[in-house]
Amino acid sequence: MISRYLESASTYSGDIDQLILIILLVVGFWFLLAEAIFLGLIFKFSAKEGVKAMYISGEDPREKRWVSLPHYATLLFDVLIIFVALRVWSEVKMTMPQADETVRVIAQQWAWTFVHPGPDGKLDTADDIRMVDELHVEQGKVYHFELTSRDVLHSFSVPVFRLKQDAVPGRIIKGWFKPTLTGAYDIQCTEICGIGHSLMPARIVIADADAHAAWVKANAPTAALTPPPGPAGGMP
Ligand SMILES: [Cu+2]
Repeated sequence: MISRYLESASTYSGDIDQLILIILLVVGFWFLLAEAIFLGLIFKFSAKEGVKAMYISGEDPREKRWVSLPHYATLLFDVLIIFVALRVWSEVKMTMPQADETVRVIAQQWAWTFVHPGPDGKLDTADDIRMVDELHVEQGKVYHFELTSRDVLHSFSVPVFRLKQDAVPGRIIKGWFKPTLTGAYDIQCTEICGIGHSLMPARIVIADADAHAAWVKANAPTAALTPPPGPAGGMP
């Protein structure tokens, strides 16, 4: 249902949408019912000519039930929400599937730096591709990300993945995603991180295997792709 308004582009975005929907329905149903009863009682017992207000201590068991029964219902539905939420939390945050590739995400006031592995598929080698405000990934691959910040708290949010993770200076926070759609989507910083916070958007480009390989080839540093020159003069 939520994906009608915001595309669902990761393997776990559907589970998170389902969780949000369950919370909305459970909380929304009881909210509307409670408000309806509340308004009904206000009209029913509003001040009337010649009727004296009654003092109710709430000690009579029949009156206490108006508090205790909704209280037990709240606890019951809380347990239901926690149960469903824990399942999703465990799948998204506690379990990291084996990575096909790792990218590094560095936040700072007010830009994102993304470090992609080059053609060798590994980070911290000469062919790494560094981009500002542009993250390129391949559809169907499991990515681990290493998230850090150069200055203050930021938050790495990819709404179509239903992914949001705080970036904390001094820490490297790991997470994962597996894109299921191709296209270009928003990345947003979702932590007020200073006066330029709203100037900190970026894009994620998800491409199929061929298009992504072509992008990697076209953007890898040329020095890393050119073989080192052989000894001058050739064979003696
Ligand atoms: Cu920020």
